[in-house]
Amino acid sequence: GLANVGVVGLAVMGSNLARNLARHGHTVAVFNRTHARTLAHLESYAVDGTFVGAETVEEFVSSLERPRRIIIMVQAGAGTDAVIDELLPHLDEGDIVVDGGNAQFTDTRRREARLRELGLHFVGTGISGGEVGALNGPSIMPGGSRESYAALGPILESIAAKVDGEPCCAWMGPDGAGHFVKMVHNGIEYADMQFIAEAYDVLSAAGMSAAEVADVFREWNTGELDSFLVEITAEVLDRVDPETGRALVDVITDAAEQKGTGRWTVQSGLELGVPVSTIAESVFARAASGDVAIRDAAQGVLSGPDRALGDVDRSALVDQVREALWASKVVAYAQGLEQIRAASEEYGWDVDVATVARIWRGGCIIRARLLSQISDEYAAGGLATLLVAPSIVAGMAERQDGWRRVVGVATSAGVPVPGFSSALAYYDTVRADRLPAALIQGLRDNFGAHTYGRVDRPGTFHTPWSQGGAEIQMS
Ligand code: NBP
Repeated sequence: GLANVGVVGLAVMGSNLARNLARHGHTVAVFNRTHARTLAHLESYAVDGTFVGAETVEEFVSSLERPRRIIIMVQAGAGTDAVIDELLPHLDEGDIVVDGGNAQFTDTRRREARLRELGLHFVGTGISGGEVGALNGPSIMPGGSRESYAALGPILESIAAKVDGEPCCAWMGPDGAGHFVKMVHNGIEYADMQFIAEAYDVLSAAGMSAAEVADVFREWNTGELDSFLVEITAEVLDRVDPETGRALVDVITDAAEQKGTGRWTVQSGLELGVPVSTIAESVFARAASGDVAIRDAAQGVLSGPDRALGDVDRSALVDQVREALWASKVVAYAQGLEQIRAASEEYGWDVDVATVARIWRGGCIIRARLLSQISDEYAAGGLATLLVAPSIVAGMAERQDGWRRVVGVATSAGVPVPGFSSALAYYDTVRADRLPAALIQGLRDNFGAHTYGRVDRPGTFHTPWSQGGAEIQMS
């Protein structure tokens, strides 16, 4: 019989997604540019269900029932365009082409517009959870025509992670909305990991071994910080290098790499004018860690404290670091979700932020207990920022002393905490009665006659600073 869904690209993600589909009773057409990969898939995974292998694109397309539902899982960028070009001549009106790769949302907008003109649906979907998620239930963030979701949604929902029986998959909005949400997911992931790394660094500076910090993370994972990343942090910190007998983390090169989704998030934040400062700090912290030339030049040359936290009460510090981690994480979510809201307005997507938080509760890399609370708060409606949600206000009030102490103690000891301190600076910025931005406006008016507003009456004003003249009302 005909397949009801197809997968193009059978590297680790595509192959696992195809297996997940087959395990859920779908008949899955599979195709890969290099046929050997298709054969290897068919040979290894017949146990998972029914696959229909194809050697050519024509064969693949004709093995699918209509409207065809084709999920592309190839290298993002040129690979995706190449596959689309090959598929197009063989498709019929109403067919649905899904890109499950990590595409730039701007590329998705371009591809969606192109396929829409041809009477086809193009769905750019974020898929998070890595290879394990693809196989056992990822979080899925599809964007595209609402109409196409009726034909595609049930299939995606069947293979998505489930939390409280609800699938971690929902229609995000038109054209690039799904890939935008996935991009911000990854940006928040950068921030989450940076905070975790800083927590580990501060506890290390207090004299704790990697194994001791692993115990702390394991304990944290049973409470308010319960999350996938905290769970695997314990796993990574616990691992001993068989060669040297040292903690593996102590022999791993301390230069963090990146593939680009964090950078995209920050670029988009700059364009939208949304301060995603915690995400930016995290991207920059990775770049700084990898700048060998500058680090080599500065080590042993720049003076400062030696990172020793001295005589601290360890159990109190552990609690404070937990508070710093929770509070900073909330700020990163607030910033990322605000970016999604702003993009939704800019591009006319009408994304429901509560739904975004809901489908991030399971399957994805940033899944965390905290997301249920965040989703509930957005669902209640009317939030200018997550930070003013009632339960968050209370949570921040409780934890900020510990958060401030961690930033203070770390800074005094010369332990860099760009994530924690950037999050705290944002928190203090938005809650301030008055900001020194007034001085910036004064300076701008002084050197560039850029004008300023006044707190006591409406209008635009300029002071002729160098001429010593009186203030002029410009409008
Ligand atoms: P890769 O990103 O490593 O891509 C390999 C696949 O792309 C192979 O099937 C390869 O075919 C195919 N391909 C390439 Br490369 N160029 C092609 C072209 N011009 N025409 C047709 N096929 C082409 O695979 P992956 O790691 O499985 O990731 C797939 C997608 O999922 C990516 O967009 C990735 O960003 C995204 N993603 C990955 C993860 C993860 O954890 N790895 C998580 C979430 C999303 P070949 O066999 O003939 O070379």
